[in-house]
Formats: sequence, structure tokens, C-alpha cells
Amino acid sequence: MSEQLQQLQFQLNGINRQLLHLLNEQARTADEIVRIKEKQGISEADPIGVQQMVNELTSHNPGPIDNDTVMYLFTEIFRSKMKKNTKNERKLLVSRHHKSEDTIIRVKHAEFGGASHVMIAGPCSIESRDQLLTVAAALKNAGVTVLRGGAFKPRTSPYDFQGLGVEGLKIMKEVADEVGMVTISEIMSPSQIDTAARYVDIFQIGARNMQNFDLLKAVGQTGLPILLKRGLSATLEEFILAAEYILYNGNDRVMLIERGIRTFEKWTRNTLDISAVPLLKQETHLPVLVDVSHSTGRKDILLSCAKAVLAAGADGVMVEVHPNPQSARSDAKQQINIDEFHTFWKGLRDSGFF
Ligand SMILES: [Mn+2]
Repeated sequence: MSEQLQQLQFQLNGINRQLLHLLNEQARTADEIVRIKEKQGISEADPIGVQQMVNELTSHNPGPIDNDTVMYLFTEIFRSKMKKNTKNERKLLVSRHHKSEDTIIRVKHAEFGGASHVMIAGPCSIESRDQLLTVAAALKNAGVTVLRGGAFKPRTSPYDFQGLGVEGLKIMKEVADEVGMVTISEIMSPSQIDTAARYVDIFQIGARNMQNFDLLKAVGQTGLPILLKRGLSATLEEFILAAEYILYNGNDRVMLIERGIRTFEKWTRNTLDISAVPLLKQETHLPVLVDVSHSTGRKDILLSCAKAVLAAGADGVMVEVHPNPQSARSDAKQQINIDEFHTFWKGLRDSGFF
């Protein structure tokens, strides 16, 4: 009995090997068909005619395998083939396949994605000339090159402070010129581009606008440096496809910034997705930054989180700093004051990240 079993097992192994051999033969033949059709300029969704082949097979099926199973098996085999072909065809402009070396974005004296890390700091909202100048002067003294500040604020509630608008941008330009810093501010609609371009160096597209496709197309048609934030619930694929819109429309000066995603966790404002950093660095050639303020929503873990993302390969971090966070008109809870910034900054420098 056991001898018979052994014999059958041996037979089965032999059949499997033959099947594997035939499957490889089949793949080679299908590849050849695809190659010839491509040469002739024929591009079809189903170049090898899977449906037709499966119909042909089921009409000649001797059994005992039923036709449903035959259909399922052969469709699966060919489907993997079709997927492979379409995947090879689509090489995203943001991807490492399209461009293997890192994209370095230079804006005045700041460099993103280069050899050194970048610190972006400043208040959530621009509230007054005094407020911004106080922070900017302190940051500049500490060696920070890039100043952030919101003028057009996309707020969850319409009753919350909506930002100073163009007035805020004017303040930002004045202050930045005075202290000598590169500026980042958010725009929310294509109609704001021309005005903002007069006052701001880098345009931020916020999390809530990551899939505002008209805005992505519009900034794509400019040569302006863009800081694209990951959406609140966006997958990494959706994130890089949003960036692809900008590159596809002609602008390759794009930086990605992880800002936390929405999960069930309540101890942090969002969940900082650290794995996004090495994944985005691996899949794209764009600079990758992390907003540690919005991703955590709390001050006590900022330093640890900043160290973690820089160790994971981030090109820089963004943090919200306000001269008097308690009185801030937005994100009062998460902004750090100037002393706290100095501690944070020293922690990162002592660890060798800056
Ligand atoms: Mn904020």
C-alpha cells in the first residue's frame, strides 16, 4: 500500500514539473504575441484574447475538472500576465523607475532633498507683524532657514479663524525680507496663485486639498516649488498620484510631506506614519519631509518623533512655533513657544541630525 502511495506521489511530482514547464512555455509564447503586437503599434487591454482562449478550452474540456474551475484557473494565469504588462507600461514621473537620482529643490539659499536636513518652522497662522517677526527673528538666530505661516487657512469649522489672507502674505514677505528667510504658505485655490507668487517662495497644498485636482493642475503649470501634504485619509498611492498631477502638468519642483493619518487612536491628533518616509523615498525621487506638529498634535513627543523620522530617511521636518501658543488663533494646543523650540532644536543638533 505504501509503495503504491509512493509511486503516485512520484507521478504527481512529475506531472507538476511538466505543468510548470508548460506554464513557462505558455508565458514565453504570450510574451512573444504581446511583443509583436507592440511592434505593430497595436495596444489592447487584452492582447492575447483571454476570453476567446478560455471559451475554446471549456468547449474541449474532457473532465473531471468542471468548466467553472477551468475558466477560473486560466483566467487567473492570464490575468497575472496582463497585470504585469500594464504595470510595465505605466512609469510614473514621480517614480524611481522614471528617474533614479534624488530630486534636489533649491529655493534661494535653502536646499530640499540634498545632503543636509531642512528645518521648517513658524506659526500655524500669521496673526500680526509683531507675532511673525518675533518668531522669525528667533528662528533665524537659531540657524533656521525656512519660515512657515498660514494666511489662507482651511479650517474645519467656518466659525474658526480663517487667516489674514493677502494681508498675511504681505506681512510674511516683509518679515522674511527683513530677517532673510525662505517662506512657505498655503494656497487653497487656483485663483490665489498669482497673488501669492508675489509674496511667497514655496506654495503649500494642504492635507484637505491633496486631491483638489484643479489646484494640482494649476500649480503644475507654474514653475513654483510646491510642498504637497498627505491627505487626512490618503493612502500612499493616492498621495504619489496627487504629486503625479503636478509633474504631469509640467512642474517637477514638488516636495512631499507626511502629516499623520486618521486612525482610531486618540492620544495623538493623527497617527504619524513613519513607514511612509522610507516608502516614499524608495518609490519616488522627490524630497520627503514630515510635519511633526500636525501628525502628533502634542508637544511632549515632538523631539522623539522628529528623531525617528529623520533616522528613517526624511529630508527635513516642519514644526509649529508661536511666541505665545496659549493665545494662538489656531492650533493653540500643539504649537511650541520659542524656548521650547530651542530645546527641540538642541535635541536634534545634539543627535547629529542638523
Ligand atoms: Mn496648524
